[in-house]
Amino acid sequence: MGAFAPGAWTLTAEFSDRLLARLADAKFVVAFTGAGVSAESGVPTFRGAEGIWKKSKPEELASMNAFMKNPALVWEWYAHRKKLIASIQPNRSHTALVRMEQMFQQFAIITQNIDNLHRRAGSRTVYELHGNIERNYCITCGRPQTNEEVLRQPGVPRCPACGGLVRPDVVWFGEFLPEDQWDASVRAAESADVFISIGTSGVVYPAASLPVMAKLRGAFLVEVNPEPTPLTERADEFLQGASGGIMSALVARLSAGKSGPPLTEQSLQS
Ligand code: BJW
Ligand code: ZN
Repeated sequence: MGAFAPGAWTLTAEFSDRLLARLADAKFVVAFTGAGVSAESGVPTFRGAEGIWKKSKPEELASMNAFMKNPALVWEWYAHRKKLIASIQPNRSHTALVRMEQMFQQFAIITQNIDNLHRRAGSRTVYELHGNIERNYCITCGRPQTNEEVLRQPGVPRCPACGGLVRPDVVWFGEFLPEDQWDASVRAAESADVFISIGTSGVVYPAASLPVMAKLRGAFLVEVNPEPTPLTERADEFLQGASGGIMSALVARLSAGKSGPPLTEQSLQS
């Protein structure tokens, strides 16, 4: 799915026997994903050197106060992101997680991402903690609107039924997470044998409490990130690097078994 030449790389990442053994025994595996997972598709992260929040303050864009104060500014940002996300593709991390779902008795993705790339890649059990940028709704009457409808309207989109302001169906700071998605995520975290936190800075709550919740209930906690985070010292395994390469290599290793032949990305796609 990603923009790569098939067979152009071989798998070099090393995984500990402990991690491979825990995965071999695991009945329920949970992947907890953040913006870093979509970075290789071209979606900017929030924090860090290239992050969105370097240029704009979160409270000026991602809160109800910000929206009521300046809906045009907030919509300019969302219209830009909606168009960007519609134009890009899932990457190797998303594909690897689709493969993992097929490998374990139970598998769930808990995502903080709003870009819908896990579903577009083909993952089935996906809990979305912070909403989905493909949906919108009227803040007065709740009527949903598609992206096509909102992007057709210049400036701030309005509800055709009541004239109210339309907002993206995402979770801003100070707002509660969708209860059904949160409850399902807590259940998954509490039941996971292996919990893999991938591409998240782990600073936004309550989402950031899930890896710790999983570990306290006995899960083997794995973190995949190019940089250490507040979670790193609690992780049983820290796989340092970009998630596309690491997750593809991990899936290839699991598919091949311990003594399997070296795989190429081409064989992963087939
Ligand atoms: C790679 C990579 C590669 C790079 N491979 N990795 C004090 C004051 C005020 C509020 C609070 C407070 N303390 C706690 C709060 C609550 C607040 C909060 O947590 N704030 C903290 C930030 C301080 N939380 C909330 O408000 C939440 N609601 C809530 O608590 O409800 C209860 C309540 C109700 C009423 C009143 C008060 C409380 C809601 C949080 C909503 C978060 N929304 C956003 C925006 C979504 C919409 C949109 O996108 O437009 O969600 S903010 C943003 O952060 C987005 C993300 O999902 C979220 C997490 O970010 P993520 O995914 O971790 O991304 P980054 O950029 O931080 O990290 C990327 C990582 O990837 C990095 O580590 C890189 O190294 C790595 N990376 N390339 C792998 N190739
Ligand atoms: Zn309305």
